[in-house]
Amino acid sequence: MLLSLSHAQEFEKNQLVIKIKKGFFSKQKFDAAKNITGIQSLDQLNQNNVIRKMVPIGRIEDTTSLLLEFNSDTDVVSVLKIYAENPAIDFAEPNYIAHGAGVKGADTFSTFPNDSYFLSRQWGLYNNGTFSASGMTTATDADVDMELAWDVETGNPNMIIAVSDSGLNMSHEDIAARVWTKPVEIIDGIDNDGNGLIDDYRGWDWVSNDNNPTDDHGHGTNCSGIIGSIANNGKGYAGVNWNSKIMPLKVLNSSNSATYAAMANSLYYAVDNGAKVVSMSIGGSSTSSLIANAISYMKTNNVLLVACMMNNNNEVANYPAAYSTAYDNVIAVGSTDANDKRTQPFFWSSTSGSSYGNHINVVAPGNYIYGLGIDSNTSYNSYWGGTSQATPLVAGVASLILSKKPTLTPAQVRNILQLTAEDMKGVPAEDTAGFDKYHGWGRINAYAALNSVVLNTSDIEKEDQLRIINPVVNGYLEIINRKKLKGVPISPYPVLKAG
Ligand SMILES: [Ca+2]
Ligand SMILES: [Ca+2]
Ligand SMILES: [Ca+2]
Ligand SMILES: [Ca+2]
Repeated sequence: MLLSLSHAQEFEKNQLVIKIKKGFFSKQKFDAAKNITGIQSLDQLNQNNVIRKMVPIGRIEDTTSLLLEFNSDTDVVSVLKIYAENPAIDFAEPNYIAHGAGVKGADTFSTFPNDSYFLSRQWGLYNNGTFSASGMTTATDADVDMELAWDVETGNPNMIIAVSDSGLNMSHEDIAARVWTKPVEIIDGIDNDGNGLIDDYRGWDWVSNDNNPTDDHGHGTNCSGIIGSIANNGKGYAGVNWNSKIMPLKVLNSSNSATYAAMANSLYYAVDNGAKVVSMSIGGSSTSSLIANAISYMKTNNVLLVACMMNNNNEVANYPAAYSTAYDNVIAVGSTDANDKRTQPFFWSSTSGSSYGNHINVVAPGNYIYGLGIDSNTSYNSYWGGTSQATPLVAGVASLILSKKPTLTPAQVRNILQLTAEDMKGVPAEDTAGFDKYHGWGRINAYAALNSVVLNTSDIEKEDQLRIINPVVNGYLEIINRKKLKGVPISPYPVLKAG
């Protein structure tokens, strides 16, 4: 199907993304190095339009998808039409451009102490009411109850969480030991695992097309650190997940833009290399068969995609987040402030705000989010704001849920996060009872989510954290968790059956 292109849509001017129909594709005849697809009519088209190169997206035999690059003076809009009409083509679309959804604030050196960062700065995880930032009020307990969640689960060391972003400062002292590596891929100039990428032993960079996904922007390092900063090392920050590996995938360039081809490639790579969760704090306004196909591939392989709503303070849908309505392995995430209200605005622009719409699933803390920086390997004084920051927090909690119960499907994880989210915390006009388009099902609560996994799996080793209130009222069991008993000694309570 031919897409109509509006001027508002950004795309690479000399590139096209195509998918060859499965029946037309032959691995034997295909040769990317020689720009040969093995399909006569298509090769003729490529020749006529002078393609410079042809790059597979994902494993070509699975995806039959290709990025075509033409000479710079090609009119992609008219070329697109010709390709779309070729009988061997499933779809053709521009290589759209998306943007990271977080903005960095000025580094702070004096407003906050340089120690005890967890208590003083990580309000989204544990909010003791003392966090102070210009334009944002703070309320005790406007957080995800992370300190309680860690009593239940801190993460499976064998799990991989991919962060598709601007890369990662892989040498930073507070995350270096957490970076995923692929033992089979030796650094020898040879593609040892035959995935088409040479020496991709620690992820990939689709901006420069090399094996070094080092962050040159900062967005990806902040997002990765939210999930995987080394906890309990007396330095910097505590990541949501203390043990799992972080797979850095670079798709955003130093100016915060990513092509859809790079994004799709990173999704296929994450699946093919064993990631269970992908955090993608990037969004673009164009729909895309390429991205939808990659999400479908993730679903088939039980991989969860957590994506951001974007920061436009309006109802315009952004992708991949908006694919949450079509695919239940996608969680679309909005942002809240330290007072539990929907972020409006973020600190960096008075007209910004957490975008909304009926495709939103949950919200999470996302404004003034301190984390790891790229200035040095001991850089701690940067903070960012955006649905970009809320997204890895949700991805991190999802990874803990999957660590606790690996057999859960992405759809079940999404459901747990939705059912245990805290509702009616925002502005009453927006945060109506149950689902609303501004907050989805509410602000996630990591502790409630993990507890629900524990309860549903009859794992009662954490029973002492729960108190079942007697009598049963109106047929409902009321469970008070340790959260509500803060400061109150926990004594044994009988576990009651529903009445
Ligand atoms: Ca390889
Ligand atoms: Ca190698
Ligand atoms: Ca740390
Ligand atoms: Ca609500």
